[in-house]
Amino acid sequence: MTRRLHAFSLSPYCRKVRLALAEKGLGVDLIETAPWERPRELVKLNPAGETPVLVEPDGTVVVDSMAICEYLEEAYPQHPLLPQRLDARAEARRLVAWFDGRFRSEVTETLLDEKVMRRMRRDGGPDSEYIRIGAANLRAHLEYVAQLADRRNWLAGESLTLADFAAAAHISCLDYIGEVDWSAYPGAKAWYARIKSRPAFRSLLSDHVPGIPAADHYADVDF
Ligand SMILES: N[C@@H](CCC(=O)N[C@@H](CS)C(=O)NCC(=O)O)C(=O)O
Repeated sequence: MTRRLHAFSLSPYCRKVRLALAEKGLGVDLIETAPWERPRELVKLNPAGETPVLVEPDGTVVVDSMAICEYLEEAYPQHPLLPQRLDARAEARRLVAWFDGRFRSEVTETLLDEKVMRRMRRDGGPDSEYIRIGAANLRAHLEYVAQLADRRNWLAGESLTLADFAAAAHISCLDYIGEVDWSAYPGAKAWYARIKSRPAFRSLLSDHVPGIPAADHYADVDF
């Protein structure tokens, strides 16, 4: 059996796992899944009905993006995505929680959900007030990314970590729909350009979500 990932293309959680798998050189078959349609196969694997779900070649099922990333880190220590030092590991985990928690509720859930996901879920039209708030929050978060990238080699410190993948996973979804004004954040842009040009990012750049065309510059590494 091959490794499988039940994933939705525009899900930042699934994207973070895809980046971790690719960086570690682990092949995977992506099973494109719309979790809101509650497909029976997904619910059988994850009673929460959420993507991502990883199914290993030996049948091991791992649920929840951070549980999957930590599992991959322990099972496949090559190309580590958490640093050696304990304080640096804690900083990487803090930033993953920042993007998966704060960025999600302040930006992804307002901008991406309102602009795209509601339409995909046939859940009514977008609320312009949420979109305005989400766009303002995105600007504040890009400032923060720029500050981190200015002080450090990668977001959490010297080495590339899951923190970079969590941030890039969320931001790439917004970039797909053309919501990121890169010209206003040269520091954040320089960091994103580095991560975007890694081979691990290639599969994300070739994503095409039916009915939602990618922004013109989305797949361009010289954006
Ligand atoms: N804590 C979970 C969150 C996963 C999550 O929220 N996934 C979304 C896709 S982005 C989902 O499956 N939502 C269920 C739905 O849309 O019904 C993780 O990190 O994996």
